[in-house]
Amino acid sequence: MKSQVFAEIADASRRNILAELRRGPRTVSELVSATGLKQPNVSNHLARLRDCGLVEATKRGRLVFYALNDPRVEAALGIAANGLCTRAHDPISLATYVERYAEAAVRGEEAACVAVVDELLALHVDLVTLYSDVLGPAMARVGDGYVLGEIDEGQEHLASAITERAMARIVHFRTKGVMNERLALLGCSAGNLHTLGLRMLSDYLASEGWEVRFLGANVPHQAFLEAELRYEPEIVLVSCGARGTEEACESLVRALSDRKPLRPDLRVGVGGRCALEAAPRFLEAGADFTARDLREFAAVSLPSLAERRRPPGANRL
Ligand code: B12
Repeated sequence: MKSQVFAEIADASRRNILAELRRGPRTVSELVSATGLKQPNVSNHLARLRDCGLVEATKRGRLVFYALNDPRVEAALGIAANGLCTRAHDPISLATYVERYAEAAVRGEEAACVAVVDELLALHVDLVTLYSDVLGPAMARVGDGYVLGEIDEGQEHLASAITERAMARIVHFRTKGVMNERLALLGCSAGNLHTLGLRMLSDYLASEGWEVRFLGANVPHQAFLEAELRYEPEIVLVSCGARGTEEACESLVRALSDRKPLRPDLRVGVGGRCALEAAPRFLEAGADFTARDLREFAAVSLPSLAERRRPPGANRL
């Protein structure tokens, strides 16, 4: 798969098409105007990219939209973009953005944080990179500052609130227009206030066309279960991010898993700071998977769910 991906993106025209598709689904005529290529050329390149599974086509009314087919393609393109096209988001320059963002966030300067985000959006940095390599590390710095006594709890809250807003901006610009008719329910189990990480997964799913229902922080057990009944999601993602709340999370996972005889397609995933240490416990309670972070979720957990659920060729031309 990897060598095929790199063979395809070795061609500059196809790379331009793929770069445009990283911004969201496009019709042939949109690709023609974005790349400056002739329409038959665009169609030929698209046929080739579809043949090797990099791109998929979806018909919406009378229009056909082309989109990147798989999070692994997105990841491979990110690697290629770092290596081949631009040094804009190599680890060294991203570190500068992390620093600028974290400093602005602890000062409580939302506009400065948004300016950092906007620069990265303008450089076509993808959502997974923005979250995993910029906002996540910046929040970890905020945490370090708190532990070292350099900032107080109010500043930690302020930085978190700003980051929620910055993420809303990112997801707005990184969401593909096409819905895939799949629904996910997400929430933090009782006692857990750490919403940002789970929100990153929620935004990633939204950017991939999922409908999401995000319940937020500290969701009471019964309320979570009722939401599951109401929405009948395909996946439920539970975040366990605070020590001492593992038991509440485990009992939620057990209660959700008990529904599988009636809802055989339901999949339950658990993550968050405490989920890795307590992973065997959650898996024993019926969780289908745990994942360390957004990258693992996007590259491993979600594609494996997609393989299980989506009938081959469904929703494709
Ligand atoms: C911001 C923050 C807060 C904010 C949260 C605001 C919000 N809206 O989220 C506030 C101020 C409320 C807060 C409160 C507390 N916090 Co706090 N907080 C942090 C901080 C600084 C950043 C967390 C963060 O957003 N990280 C960025 C995200 C991207 O990372 P993440 O949460 O780990 O999420 C990733 C993965 O875990 C995973 N993931 C998460 N959920 C899920 C779910 C699924 C299904 C999957 C597959 C994956 C997944 O994917 C995410 C993306 O990659 C960390 C420090 C740090 N180094 O992380 C401390 C930290 C998490 N907090 C900590 C603590 C102790 C607390 C408090 C008890 C005391 C305090 N004030 O610090 C309270 C109460 C916590 C509670 N009851 O939940 C500890 C946790 C230790 C532990 N293991 O329990 C940390 C590590 C700080 C520390 N070094 O001591 N906190």
